[in-house]
Amino acid sequence: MNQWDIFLAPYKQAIDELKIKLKGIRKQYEREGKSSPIEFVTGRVKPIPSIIEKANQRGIQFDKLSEEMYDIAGLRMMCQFVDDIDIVVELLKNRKDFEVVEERDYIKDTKESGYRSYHVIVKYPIETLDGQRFILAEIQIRTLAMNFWATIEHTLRYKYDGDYPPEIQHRLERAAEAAYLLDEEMSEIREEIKEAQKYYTEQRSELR
Ligand code: 0O2
Repeated sequence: MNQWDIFLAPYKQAIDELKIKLKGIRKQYEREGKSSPIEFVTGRVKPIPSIIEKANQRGIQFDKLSEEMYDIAGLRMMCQFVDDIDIVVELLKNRKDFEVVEERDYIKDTKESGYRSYHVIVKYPIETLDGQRFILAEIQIRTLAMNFWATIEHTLRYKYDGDYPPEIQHRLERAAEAAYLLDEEMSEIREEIKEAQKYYTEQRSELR
């Protein structure tokens, strides 16, 4: 094992455990025949080159990475509707297996780039051979539309290093607006959609 493997192992453990726990919330909704505010959950350990790049950009010393870089362990929880995001944040705050230590609401305060998402930083305890250790993890909670936009923009950001040609910049702004409008429209018919999904789930389970 090299130094990076040793350093990242607890983060990997935290991600593996948190993914199971957060996916479990959706399963509980399903079991109770309720529509879930969580559509799907993903998680990753930040790739080493991204850690190094971010540490250099932010002037973070390598021996301070665990305390100062919050998203080495990163999870995303995708929701269908904007209102579901508040429900998910409350669920996270009420849990006893980790503590929410910081919140960043980029939905109310949309980033200049057009990025929207709700971030919570959690302090999660893992059990190791040397005892308990706390790991910071960033959970990004967003709608499917916000996720679509952020994923595309993130890919382009790498290609252009954030310095977009005007045409791309313009398109990204319009796409951010379109994603916002899509969320608004879906919110308007939220109850109707939820009813239809409940009906569909019931029909499917009757057929089994
Ligand atoms: P990755 O792994 O490539 O996604 P600060 O800026 O100091 O307040 P910091 O640490 O940048 O704090 O945290 P922030 O802004 O709360 O969240 C960082 C992460 O949010 C990013 O991770 C992205 O995943 C996401 N994010 C933030 N702004 C944008 C944006 O404008 N576009 C997109 N697509 N995603 C964004 P990294 O570091 O990019 O890592």
